[in-house]
Amino acid sequence: MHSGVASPADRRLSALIRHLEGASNAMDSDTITASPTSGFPGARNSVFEHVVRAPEDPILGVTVAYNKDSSPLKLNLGVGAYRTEEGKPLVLNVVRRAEQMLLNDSSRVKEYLPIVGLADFNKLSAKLILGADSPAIQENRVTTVQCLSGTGSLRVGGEFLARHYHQRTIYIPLPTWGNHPKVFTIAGLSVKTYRYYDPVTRGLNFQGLLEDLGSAPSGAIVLLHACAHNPTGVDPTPQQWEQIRQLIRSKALLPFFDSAYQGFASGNLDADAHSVRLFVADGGECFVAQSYAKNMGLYGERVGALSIVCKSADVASRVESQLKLVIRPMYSNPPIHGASIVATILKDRNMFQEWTIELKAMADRIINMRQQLFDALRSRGTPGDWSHIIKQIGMFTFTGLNSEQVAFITKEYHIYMTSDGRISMAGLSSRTVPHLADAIHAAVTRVV
Ligand code: PLA
Repeated sequence: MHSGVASPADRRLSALIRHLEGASNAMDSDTITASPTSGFPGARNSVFEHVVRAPEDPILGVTVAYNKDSSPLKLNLGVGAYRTEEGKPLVLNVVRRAEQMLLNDSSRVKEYLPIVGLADFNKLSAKLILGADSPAIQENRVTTVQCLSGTGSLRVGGEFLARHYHQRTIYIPLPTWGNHPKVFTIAGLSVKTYRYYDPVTRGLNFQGLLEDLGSAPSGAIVLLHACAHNPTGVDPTPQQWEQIRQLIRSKALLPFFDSAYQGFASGNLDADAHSVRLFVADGGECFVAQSYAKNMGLYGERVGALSIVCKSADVASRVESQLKLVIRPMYSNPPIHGASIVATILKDRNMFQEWTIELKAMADRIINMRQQLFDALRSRGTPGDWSHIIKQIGMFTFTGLNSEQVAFITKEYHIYMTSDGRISMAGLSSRTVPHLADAIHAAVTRVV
């Protein structure tokens, strides 16, 4: 922790941990004290009478509120889900083509996959993130298991670490994706934060990051966003990544990459894997959680992979044997459809090529939305420096709007976003930019 005084975010984190622990204690004590008649049919009260209503999820709850709004002007910039210029969800052509091929192949059956998932998918996923020529892959030092998208990969990796690693503390950036602390706490790890974002410069707090990781206990796990940091859109430069690598290796910290946006930040799959490959190139160990939700548009198919890069092939194969013991009682084995789509595309040169073109088009549209929003605010003379909109990268802009301004925008303009002021640029279109710019202009001039 970077200071003796707990920050509001650290306090929130402690509250979450207490909440999670409290929930399981409450369950235990109720099991003991429930009245013997309370479960009988016809008993007056439900055996769940004590259950308190939980709040909506801070990100997915935005969609719940959006769905209830009947205004024709409504716009959902909450969850990070790609939309076309027409505001519609997109299924990539190459994905449709792969699905048609799978459908036409009558030899395909619906048998269970192995616990670790589809073998082709796992091999190709490791190659995609680590690079086709990665020595770690050639030396068989990487174990890859198919998981339920990025979230499931983080969860399985977290639980493996809680069971088999000597350090239970994971450092996550401040701020980070809201689900990170919950996933890792439930997996059995203890969550701490390291400074990442500087609200004054709206850039990286590099000094703070180095200090906090520098004072982390040796061996601690460090969660890093591979690219397109969520929610800030702020990434370290290649030089800063190299300094982070040196610090992490010199202190024997264990890097755990969350790669949810490969190809979405720059439009280039290799460029967006730079940070991960830098760490693998030094021969050290690391974890990588991959998601195909955004870059292949497979959100609801829940396709992802966890790769663990080990020192030797022997360690990797023992690690894999233990990953199976984590997965089997959790969900037994992963679903077959989405992973088959990914494998079909990744193993065919033409389809792969087609995918990269469609991916680049999505990334370019997002970059274009940044420019349009920036120009629209400038032309309205909206007070403030909005250059961070074009400097930040990936799916989100961290606008700097406060929670009152966000509430105002939602109430008056029917535009939905998370209360931290994050907007999904992928949800915007040329048609809706002026409406958002009007809303932001009104918020910053009328709500302080
Ligand atoms: N890691 C990061 C950094 C993410 O932003 C997300 C998704 C995930 C992992 C998990 O994605 P997956 O399980 O669907 O592969 N974040 C979204 C959606 C896009 C969400 O919150 O679930 C977001 O709006 O932040």
